[in-house]
Amino acid sequence: MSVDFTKNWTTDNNGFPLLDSEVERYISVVPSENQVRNAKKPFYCFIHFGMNTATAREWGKGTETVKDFTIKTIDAPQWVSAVKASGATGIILTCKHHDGFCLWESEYTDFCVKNTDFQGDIVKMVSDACRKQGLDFGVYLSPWDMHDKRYGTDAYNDYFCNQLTELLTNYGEIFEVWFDGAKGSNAVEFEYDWDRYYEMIRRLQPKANIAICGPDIRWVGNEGGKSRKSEYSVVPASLCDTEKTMKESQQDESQAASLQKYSSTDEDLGSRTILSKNPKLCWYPAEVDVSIRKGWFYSKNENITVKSPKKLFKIYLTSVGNNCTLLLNIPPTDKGVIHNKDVKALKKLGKMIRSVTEKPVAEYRPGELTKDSGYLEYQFNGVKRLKFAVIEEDITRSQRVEAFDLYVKKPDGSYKNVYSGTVIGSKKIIPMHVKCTGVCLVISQSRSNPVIQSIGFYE
Ligand code: FUL
Repeated sequence: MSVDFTKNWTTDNNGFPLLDSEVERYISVVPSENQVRNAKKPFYCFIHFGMNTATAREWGKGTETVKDFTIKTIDAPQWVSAVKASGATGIILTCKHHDGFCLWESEYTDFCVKNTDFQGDIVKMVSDACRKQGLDFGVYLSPWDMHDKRYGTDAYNDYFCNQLTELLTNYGEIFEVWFDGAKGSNAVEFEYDWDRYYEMIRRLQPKANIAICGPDIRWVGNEGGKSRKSEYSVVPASLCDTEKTMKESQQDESQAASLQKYSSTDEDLGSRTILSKNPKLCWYPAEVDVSIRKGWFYSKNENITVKSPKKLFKIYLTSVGNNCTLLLNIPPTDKGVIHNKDVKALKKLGKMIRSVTEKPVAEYRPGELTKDSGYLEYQFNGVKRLKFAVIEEDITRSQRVEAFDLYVKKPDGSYKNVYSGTVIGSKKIIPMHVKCTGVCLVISQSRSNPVIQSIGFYE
């Protein structure tokens, strides 16, 4: 196939303006330092553990007592090493789920681990184990609390802030605070004091990103490990609205299965058509949260549902490799360990992730492209069997690429299109299986000059 590469962003830009005041408005939206840090460490794990682990449920009933928490020990270092083997760089622990039971020795409630037979503070054990093995530590604190009598009154906002203060001051640096939008449909009407929570987090943990019901990280919109074809990070500021997130979140214990399916509502969040209609924009990248098993909490009936390493790797490619971060849930058992099946899957996943960049053929750092470089062509030293291409935009200069094609040059000298894409963003991983002597990246549409931080090809 002979290909004419002259049709690219420097020539007609697919008919879109390359630079005007609108384009300048879009590319003026850039990530905060915290968001850049998050993009550089895009894979981390959730640990769902707590009252529901003891009672083998997904959601509590609100009537549990401390006696129901019958778990006596945990092996936090084992949790951390299992997670670490997958290549994940952090853990977010469900310090309090909707049932209201706190995994730390809180001064502000009796419904916590200090009044059980468990010896110790679980948040401390897990955060210490993370520090020891070099993982980041983050907290999930459910705003909806079906146990606490103060819920529904102003006193609950004070209670919630006291809980946050404990979590944000006693356990070292926190990399992410995860606020769930889920709330039972029968819960009393109640307005959370989000601004007060956010102010407190910014003050006590300035390096933490606030996710989901928060301004820094967007929920991808399902719990099945799927992302959109074009996962934009520059989106209308209205998407940070917590009410909207809560409406789309789980409202019933049995609703989890439907959230695992992909819903295409709001498929387009950030094309020019959408942005042009929205005067206020923000940098709000997507996080894919998904469980390694059917449920979020451990249940021995679900040992057979542990996802295969192949399936997990596919999720990795369509999240981390598609301008999202990945939050993979690993639920420890009621014996306080991560089950061997999950441990094995995580280890294999780690191997597969390492295989992406293990054997580089060539790696380049093109930087800002100019009008002279309408496309990027690279010749290899002989015939190579490519398995992956990894492309990264410099997101500190916003998100610019809107359409691109990747061609390989076959040993007979002809070109073959191996991928046509839209968004690149912080990372695009393109799997392939092809013998070639070179590659050509043609960016056909961009918001001003593309800024390509790196492009690498791997065998
Ligand atoms: C949902 C919750 O209701 C689930 O139990 C789980 O914690 C998941 C991550 O978020 O909204």
